[in-house]
Amino acid sequence: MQNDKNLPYSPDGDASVQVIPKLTTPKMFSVVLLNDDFTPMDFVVLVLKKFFNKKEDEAIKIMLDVHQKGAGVAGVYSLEIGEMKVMQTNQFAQMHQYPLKSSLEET
Ligand code: TYC
Repeated sequence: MQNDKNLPYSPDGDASVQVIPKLTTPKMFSVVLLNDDFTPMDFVVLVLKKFFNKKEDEAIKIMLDVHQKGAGVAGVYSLEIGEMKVMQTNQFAQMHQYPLKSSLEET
């Protein structure tokens, strides 16, 4: 905790280490799945289960939502984890020659 003058140390000669509380909340990012006309529905469900840890019923719900609305959130993560999920998704789709894409959006 900081002292009254908001200094990270005591001005009275106390040499003990002062703990400065971290007050920032981490930014969070949505991994957004985009619809296309070619990627099979089953493949999108597989991606949601494999990379976003969704159960079958939740994966189907998200996939159908993306299919109907054009885009939808697969999951919300820190920047580093979100970036990794986008890379894994896009690379896995490319490997299977499907145009499925995901992108990152700050929440
Ligand atoms: N629209 C695709 C189809 O009809 C299915 C699909 C759903 C594709 C979600 C991408 O993110 C997606 N086969």
